[in-house]
Amino acid sequence: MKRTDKLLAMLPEKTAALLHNRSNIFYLSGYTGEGLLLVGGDIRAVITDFRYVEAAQKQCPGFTVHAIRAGVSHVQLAAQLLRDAGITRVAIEDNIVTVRSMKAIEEAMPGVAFEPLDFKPEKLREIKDEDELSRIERACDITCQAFEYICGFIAPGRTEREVQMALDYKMLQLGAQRLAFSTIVAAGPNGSLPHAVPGDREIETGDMVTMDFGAKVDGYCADMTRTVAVGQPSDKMRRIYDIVLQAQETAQAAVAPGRNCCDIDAIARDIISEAGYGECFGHSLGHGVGIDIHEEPRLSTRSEQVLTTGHIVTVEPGIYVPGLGGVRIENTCVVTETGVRALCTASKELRIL
Ligand SMILES: [Mn+2]
Repeated sequence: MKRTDKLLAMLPEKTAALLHNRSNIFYLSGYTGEGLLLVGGDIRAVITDFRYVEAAQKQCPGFTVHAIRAGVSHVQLAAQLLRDAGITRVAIEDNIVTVRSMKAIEEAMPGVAFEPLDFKPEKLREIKDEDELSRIERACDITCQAFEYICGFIAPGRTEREVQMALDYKMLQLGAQRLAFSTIVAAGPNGSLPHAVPGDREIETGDMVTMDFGAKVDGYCADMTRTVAVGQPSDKMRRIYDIVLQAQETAQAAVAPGRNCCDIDAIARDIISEAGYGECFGHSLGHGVGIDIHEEPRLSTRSEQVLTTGHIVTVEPGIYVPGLGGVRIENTCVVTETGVRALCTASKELRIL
């Protein structure tokens, strides 16, 4: 079943969906430009402007492409298509359409009843098909290759930003379409910041360096974190590394269809707490990955969602100690029929560079 048909099957009869979110639009149609997507009845329409008409026609066979013109806005074009098709119910992405946009939609579509789309496209996006899995696998492969490269680049005297730039350049050189998100490189005490912004700090002998990065390939993201040591780390940091590694490996091994997200989170959290660092692991264990870097399901204390074959999630415990540093180890993993397979294949054993 086509993705648009699946979405429409989740809506009441004779209801169209008007999509603004670019990730949802890409998922449903393959279109990557700006504009709106309207689906419902026999309507499969990309509503865009002159800049994207040719690209939309190439990317979206099976869709008609409509360009705005002077005096006719995107939503007025959508309204016309709905009128022609006799559709009077429209679902809207209630999580992202602004009050201002909604007012314009209501003005353009008198007599239309609106309802919240309520994350239905995002729900479909949770379970990845073979094609999506292969894109994420390629993104993870590039990410892992870039990691191998950067291990030979990191040295005392290099700055965090130099490492970031070298990683980013390598991922692009290896075929990444772009980066999945802004690369994090945190050396020494900066490692206590889970989302550190790479700066001009020079790496010193004895530092641990945490790198969180990922390639994007054919619209799909990879997400990986590795922490390496430059020279021999302190006993304390070495112990922290071993705790995080144990938490990562134990939690990852527990990922399987039928497991509750919060239970997987608890496995890692208990190991870190029992080692005395419970207060130093303040974020969730992981998240879904796909077109967006953060998707459902969440491996968090609050999520009782059940994992299913085709979910792709990260497993990324960390310990962050202000003034000392931090360690995070993260794999992107796919939930298989029987268990789990890590898509990030780079070794997690501590590398001492
Ligand atoms: Mn992540």
